[in-house]
Amino acid sequence: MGSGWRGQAAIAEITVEGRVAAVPIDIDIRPASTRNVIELSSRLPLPLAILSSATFNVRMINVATLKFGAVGDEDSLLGCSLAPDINRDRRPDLVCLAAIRRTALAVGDVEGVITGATKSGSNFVGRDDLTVRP
Ligand SMILES: [Ca+2]
Ligand SMILES: [Ca+2]
Repeated sequence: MGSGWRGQAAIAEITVEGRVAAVPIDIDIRPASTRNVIELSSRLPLPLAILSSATFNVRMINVATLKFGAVGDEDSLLGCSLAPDINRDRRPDLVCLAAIRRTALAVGDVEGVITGATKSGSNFVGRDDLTVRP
């Protein structure tokens, strides 16, 4: 575990019209499932994984900045913890739990969005498909 990690990789910042755009990262809503069904009536928290990559290490995340929901500005996260490796690429991942009723997700939505910043202040955004049921 963790042997593939080579330290803190720099995130490339893309400047669009003078502003720093959020760097896209990979997430996995419901890591155990590919269907990513969200049941609005469920009181169970929704697990989602933020995945490290060759250019992004979840250890760099300022967890207090994370938001997740229909557009990505919802204060829905209950907490996060570092996981050994969710997607078996030998890089550590971060697993977070979201309170579904605080996500603003509604039936018909097809995507969940997470936004946040690294400890050095770089913004990132991750998206994953989902299906919302009553
Ligand atoms: Ca999934
Ligand atoms: Ca991983």
